[in-house]
Amino acid sequence: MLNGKKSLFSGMQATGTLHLGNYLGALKNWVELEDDYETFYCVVDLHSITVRQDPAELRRKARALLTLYIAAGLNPEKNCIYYQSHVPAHAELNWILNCFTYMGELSRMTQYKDKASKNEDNINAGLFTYPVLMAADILLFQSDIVPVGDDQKQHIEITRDIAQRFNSVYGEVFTIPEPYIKRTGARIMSLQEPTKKMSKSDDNENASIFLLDNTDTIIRKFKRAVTDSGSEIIHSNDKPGISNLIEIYGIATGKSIDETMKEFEGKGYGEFKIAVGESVASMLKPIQDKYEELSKDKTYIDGVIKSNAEKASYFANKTLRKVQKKIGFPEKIK
Ligand code: AQP
Repeated sequence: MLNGKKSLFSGMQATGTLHLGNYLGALKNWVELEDDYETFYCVVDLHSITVRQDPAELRRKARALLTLYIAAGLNPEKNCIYYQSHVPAHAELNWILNCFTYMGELSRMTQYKDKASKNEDNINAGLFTYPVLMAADILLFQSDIVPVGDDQKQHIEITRDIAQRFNSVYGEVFTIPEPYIKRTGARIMSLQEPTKKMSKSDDNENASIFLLDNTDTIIRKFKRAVTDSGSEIIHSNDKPGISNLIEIYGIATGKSIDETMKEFEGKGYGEFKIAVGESVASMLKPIQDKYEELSKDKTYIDGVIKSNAEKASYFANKTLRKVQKKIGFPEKIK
């Protein structure tokens, strides 16, 4: 809770172009929450450097991501949209929470194991303590909920554990957050290996639909999507490829799984894949148009960056000061 209103934090890394999984699992759901929560949506550039980044590219991707948040429907008057690196309280609380987190629990994080195996030449301490920084992000804003995709569930669990551990020593300092994960879209799978989640760091371009892909590219990627044996459009556990497409089509058109299966009864994979591609392309078109328009308006985006960082700092510093006081750090002399 912040200011008597429920609050939430979520963010994305500026490590690549957003894909359909990032949109359907997280960003699309964020837009529905602005009236009921005090919301903080961050471009988590501190998290991004756990994997080596080119400086100019990181700056470009961070701005593109922030612009995409707005293009996807987040109104910056109602939602606080900012860069993590502009609010030093994230890094300060991160250090404090490091001292309340155990090596053993961090070593059990599946994202760490996965990313460490993909970056064997750079298994840095930041990659290992990534969930502590994420806990700091969430707890700074006294978040009641954290809207994320299914892959982040374990990180919310550890955030809760850290917060409860801290509260048990110092009293009710942090709100204990709940994950907010929608049933549909929570785990969009790769189009090339449908048992793996769609991922920014996938080397195969055809595995992901990127939010700024044009219509032809989107349809081509869906046409090439790996599907299962058989030819029926059926949603089931032993048909991960076609089930993934059915779910995507359902979200893009607002149709249920049953309605989709009925609509494509007796029709083949080829026809269905084109329909999925067309529905996704028309869902993304307004976002792409808005993104084009916003990208040209430097003054507007700069204004959002400045004013929202100030708002985020104000609330983050409030929590940080409370934590510092509880811990016993000396007060500043004014
Ligand atoms: N495939 C997915 N389906 C549903 N939701 C997903 N998310 C990520 N992949 C899927 C959600 O998107 C948000 C942003 O995540 P992030 O920027 O922290 O990236 P990530 O979780 O590390 O996943 P990516 O985008 O695939 O990047 P890489 O390849 O670097 O791991 C989160 O809410 C996440 O749950």
